[in-house]
Amino acid sequence: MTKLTDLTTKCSPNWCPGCGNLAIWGAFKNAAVQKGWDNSNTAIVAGIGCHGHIINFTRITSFEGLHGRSIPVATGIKIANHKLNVFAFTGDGDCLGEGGNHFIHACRRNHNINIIIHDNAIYGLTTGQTSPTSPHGYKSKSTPQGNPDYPLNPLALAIASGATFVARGYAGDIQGTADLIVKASEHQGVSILDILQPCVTFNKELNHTFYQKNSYKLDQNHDVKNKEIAFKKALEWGEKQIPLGVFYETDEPAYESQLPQIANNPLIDNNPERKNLTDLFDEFT
Ligand SMILES: Cc1ncc(C[n+]2csc(CCOP(=O)(O)OP(=O)(O)O)c2C)c(N)n1
Ligand code: SF4
Repeated sequence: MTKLTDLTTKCSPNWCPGCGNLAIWGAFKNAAVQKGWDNSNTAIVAGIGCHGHIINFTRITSFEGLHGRSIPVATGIKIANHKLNVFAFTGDGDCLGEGGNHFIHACRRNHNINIIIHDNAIYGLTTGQTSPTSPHGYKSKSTPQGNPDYPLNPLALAIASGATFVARGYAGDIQGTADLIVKASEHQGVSILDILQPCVTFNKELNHTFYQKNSYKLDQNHDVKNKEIAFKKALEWGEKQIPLGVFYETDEPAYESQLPQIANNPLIDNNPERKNLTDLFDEFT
């Protein structure tokens, strides 16, 4: 049984007061207590950015990848030991800018990992530049005249790329976010959870008040199996028009379950002793 105190480290969070990352961290720890995640059964990975600090404040085996590379590290961990629950924490810049290719391929390959996007619609750590999810016209240090680009839609991209679990949360709703993290973890296959995460310091538009006013929970009757409806819902955005919840879920074999080499044994349990390859080389040279 995992207790909240088991998950704390010597480091105190250094996120700005009110930052949505604090709430995501709280939600993840609540989910970990509920599901009994600890060092023995779970690994967490982060990319570079404010979101990435989450691994410093959570006592679970972790790895901080290069910028944009939390997903490939997470898929590597999962393939090496598919018995672990694996979480890739990533920012909108990390996941959809620098790491955009990895995101698409993780969706289509259906790795059984949980990708948690801390979506503050800016580059937080580098002090507030425009990111792939910043709104069109958004003014920042990098686009002082207004963002000429249109934002990328993480949910629509995930559905179109073949993801089998696609959801959106709002960080300020800690219980709702914890519930979505639990649901994502229970899904067999890739889970994409986009969490609207206010950066209270650099993004003054997409703040807590904006999300509290404009988000709503998907109806209980929303048909998560219907891809077309999920896609339409994913495109909804605007005044009182930001849906939260599970948009899409379907059952497809996870990538790892299709690898006969690891079907019975995780790779790490195989004898790593180096085999003598001389005969093999002799045969082909
Ligand atoms: C390849 C590479 N490009 C750029 C950087 C600089 N850099 C570090 S963090 C960051 C922005 C992070 O933004 P995001 O992923 O959205 O995370 P946040 O800080 O908002 O949580 C950038 C551009 C880097 N470290 N490596
Ligand atoms: S800069 Fe923004 S994202 Fe980073 S810790 Fe502060 S509020 Fe959070």
